[in-house]
Amino acid sequence: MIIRKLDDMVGTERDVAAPTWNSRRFILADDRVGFSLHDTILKAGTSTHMWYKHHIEAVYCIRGRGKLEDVATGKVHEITEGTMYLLDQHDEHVLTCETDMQMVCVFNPPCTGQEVHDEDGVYPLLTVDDQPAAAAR
Ligand code: 9YT
Repeated sequence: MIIRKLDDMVGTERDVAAPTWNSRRFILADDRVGFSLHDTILKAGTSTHMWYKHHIEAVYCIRGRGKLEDVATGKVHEITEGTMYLLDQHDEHVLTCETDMQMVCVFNPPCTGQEVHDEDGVYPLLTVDDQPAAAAR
């Protein structure tokens, strides 16, 4: 069993900052459980273009309000506390935050923690090598 607390991750390498968001990674690829779990704060007044071509992502909004554009269709969805969206088609999307938004994100395959969005909002597909799971080290 693994127990991790948000407060313990702040300021560590599990706390990753980008211009429009901050993501605290509870579970990463080196835990070897098949997914990663992130607590992400997206900043009020920002728009983030994302396109996870190599990952499936589920996002559950637990705080805040914003709009999610499906780039392929132009359809815009209201996202508020209690809304989940699943990018099951590797959907290209733009999230615009009216307030700060707190999201719980699950990625499959799991993120390693080293991914950086490229100019298209894509994360590269990174994997961990054959070393033992983080919990066993
Ligand atoms: C909601 C969302 O996808 N934000 C971008 C950050 C990403 N989820 C991450 O790496 O945690």
